Amino acid sequence: MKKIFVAIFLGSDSDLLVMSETAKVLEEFNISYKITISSAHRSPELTIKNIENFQKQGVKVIIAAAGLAAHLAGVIAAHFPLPVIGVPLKGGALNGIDSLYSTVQMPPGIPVATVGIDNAKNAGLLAIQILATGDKKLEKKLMEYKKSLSDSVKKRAEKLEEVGWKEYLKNK
Ligand code: RP5
Repeated sequence: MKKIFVAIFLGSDSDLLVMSETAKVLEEFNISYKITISSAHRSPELTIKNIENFQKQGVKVIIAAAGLAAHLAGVIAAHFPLPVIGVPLKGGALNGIDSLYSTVQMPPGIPVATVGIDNAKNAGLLAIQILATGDKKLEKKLMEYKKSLSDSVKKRAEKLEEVGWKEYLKNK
């Protein structure tokens, strides 16, 4: 059986589009993952069952995304001994401030590593960085990734210098 390193929990299928950015970055780095829908409020028993199953399967990091009163990551962190990354989502009248506070304001003893509102990509990258603490090859890939970010900033700065801001904006 193929080992799964990361599990992604969505509070609802309405979270899937935003969270596809997590899946994309995990695939870019060749990390095996599973994605499931399980709500802390609507299906609490299923959530606990999923956590137990994923732990048995050797999952090392769980990423949990939810909007509104987003307790999913916190509930998972209460049951899972390894790192949990929370992604607060934007939907709803408070534009994600509700889910940000619900996810990040954990009581001492039960941390949730919370990324920015809707920042699904960073959740994936943080999971990869956690896995890379014990994997030199993955660490090297992350260094290459960071270099590609820096190269792209350099390229844009050179282009801005070359064409000037007015021309630069025309092609934006
Ligand atoms: C949260 O409520 C989910 O994570 C989702 O972001 C939000 C709305 O869910 P749906 O009503 O679209 O299923 O629990």
